[in-house]
Amino acid sequence: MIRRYDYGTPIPTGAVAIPQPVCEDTMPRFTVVQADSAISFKVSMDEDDMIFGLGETVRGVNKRGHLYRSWCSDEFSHTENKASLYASHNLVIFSGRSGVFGLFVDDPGAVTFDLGYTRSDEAVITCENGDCSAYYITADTLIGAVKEFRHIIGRSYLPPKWGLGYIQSRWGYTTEEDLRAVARNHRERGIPLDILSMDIDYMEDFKDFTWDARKFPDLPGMVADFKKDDLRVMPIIDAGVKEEAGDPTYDEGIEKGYFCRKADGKVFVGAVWPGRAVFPDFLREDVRQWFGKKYHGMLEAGVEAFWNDMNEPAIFYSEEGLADAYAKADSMRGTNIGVYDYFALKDAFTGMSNSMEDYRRFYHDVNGQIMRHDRVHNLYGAMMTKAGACGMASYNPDKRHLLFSRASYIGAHRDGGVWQGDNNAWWSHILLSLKEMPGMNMCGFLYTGADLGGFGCNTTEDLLQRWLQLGVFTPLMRNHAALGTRDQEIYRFRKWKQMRDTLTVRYGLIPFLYSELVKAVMKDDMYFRPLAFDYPQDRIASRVEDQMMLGSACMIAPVYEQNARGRYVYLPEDMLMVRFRSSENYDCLPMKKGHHWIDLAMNEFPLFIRRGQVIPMAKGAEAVARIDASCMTLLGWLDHGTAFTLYDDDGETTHIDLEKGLTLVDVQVRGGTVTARGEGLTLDTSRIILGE
Ligand code: MIG
Repeated sequence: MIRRYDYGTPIPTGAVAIPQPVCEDTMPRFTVVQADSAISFKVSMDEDDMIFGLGETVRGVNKRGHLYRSWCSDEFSHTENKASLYASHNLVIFSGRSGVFGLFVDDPGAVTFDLGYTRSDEAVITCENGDCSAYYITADTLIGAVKEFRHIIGRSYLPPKWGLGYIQSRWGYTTEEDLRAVARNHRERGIPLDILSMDIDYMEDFKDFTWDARKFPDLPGMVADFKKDDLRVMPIIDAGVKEEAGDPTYDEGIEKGYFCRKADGKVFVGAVWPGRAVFPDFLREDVRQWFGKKYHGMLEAGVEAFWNDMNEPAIFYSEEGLADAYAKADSMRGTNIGVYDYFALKDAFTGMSNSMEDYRRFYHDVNGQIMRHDRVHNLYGAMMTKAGACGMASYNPDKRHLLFSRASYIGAHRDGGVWQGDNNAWWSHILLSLKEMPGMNMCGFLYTGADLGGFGCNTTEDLLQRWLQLGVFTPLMRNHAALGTRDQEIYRFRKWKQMRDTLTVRYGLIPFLYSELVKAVMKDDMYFRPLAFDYPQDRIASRVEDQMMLGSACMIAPVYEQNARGRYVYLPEDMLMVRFRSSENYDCLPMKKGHHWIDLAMNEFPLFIRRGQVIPMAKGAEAVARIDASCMTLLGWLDHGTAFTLYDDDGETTHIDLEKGLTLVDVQVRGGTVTARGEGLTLDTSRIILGE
């Protein structure tokens, strides 16, 4: 059950799609404390209570024991001490001796989550502005609580099927020839690939909705050529619009008054990649419509996918910030400064980016009400995503679009996916990327993934290899790296064949993974779940954070340590381990409930299937469109017959009819032989393992 309580004057965010009545009684369980202008929700915790949620944040799956702050941040160093990353996903669900209950705080301003940090036996959630709708959630189970919540926030975004294909990206691809070379290098070697992303260098002087004609003399021609080869390009769109008279986006926005203004009525200017830039007021419906239509130019050129970046919004500096820093420097010039003055001087410059002062300098028009940016900061990226989604939908309402964003707020899960931002080529970030998944799923973000291989720092062959092995299972599978780092396309490495083989597993599993994703979307379910959700009574499983349940039948357990040749895995029940080397080369080993050491050579990675269940796998292919999903091999460990349903469609329609798209596969075991039947499917049952 969900009960809504309003405090102060809540700002509409659109997070909740099915409006809930406001309750007048006092909120159960939490003590609500009003102090100064803030409002806090306090609850005491037993020693063993666990907390799940908070979406895209650092640290564990169980969020207890740290202080988090929802404040969408351009944070390029995802270290444990960080309170904020790019997203604000204000949902926490508690589970313990007193049952399962949760809280979603709908407030687009800063919200802190002190989850046993100040006092280890207490959680305190504070809306700094004191205006919010708080949703108190109860359910019998963790997944039950998530489903209740997901139901009211509305159906999650579903990418086109080809969005599950492998994406090769790099900040540094500049010209058509760069992209063609990357495509060629994949196709020549049979390395699967569906999408090439275009980072900021494709633009003309970093101007949104332009492309540099010297670098891309015939964009429509290039896109059409790629399409013949089942490849698509995915250009980036930044939130900041270059301040340049003559640029249509700038000119129109100025003429119509679409950019955020300061208190004095002047348009706010902040510097980002294009230099001086202005910021569309995405909180306005008319601005979103206008900005969304701007995507049509490239859609017209045949582009079918976009990623939205820098939409926290990131602001490198403002004129005012720069002036303050210069003034500080001038005031100190020629004087004999002390060390503290020196630090302050240094901070005046290094603290200029994404500064609170800048976020207090400009305003939005929220349904006719003028609001300072810091009050609604966490909605900015979400509303940019909404603009992009609307733009693509208005171009072709019947076709699913591919869109993912960096910043997000709950509500944006209906409009696009998110990638996990600027991680590093660190082993610890393989694990972090896994741990972020279930929290994001709880908040509705199913189409998500990390920059495989790591964005910042130089990757290593083995790191990329192990990270791809996890990426096989994440709905968004993208290799991306920062400008100036070592090349990290698969074909750059000696062991490219092994990595190609890893990708064949991804492509072989796409019919199954797509089916699981669509089902999760349509049933408000999670694609990735912590083991605690499925085995709440198992005290070992409940605390496992480096393995994850996938869909209803599977569990994954990636290797995330350098030089490891295997890992320990805890099986909460009997499972079949499929140890993959490629989509056609793997071992199937039945394993009993309990602790196991699993040998995993560099090119091997496991998938565990619950005893009694089967999953289908096709042969690999070089592109999603080339997967033959009519011929599949079934994998599983059975004692008797079973059945499962597989969803499929054309991969692009927006009209999803779950019942119509499901095929029932019936698996029968008789006299030691297995047969399987599913309409339109040729199924190989020879790999199914029977009995003990
Ligand atoms: O300030 O467009 O997270 O994926 O490659 C950096 C350049 C801007 C940040 C994104 C990253 C992208 C990069 N961008």
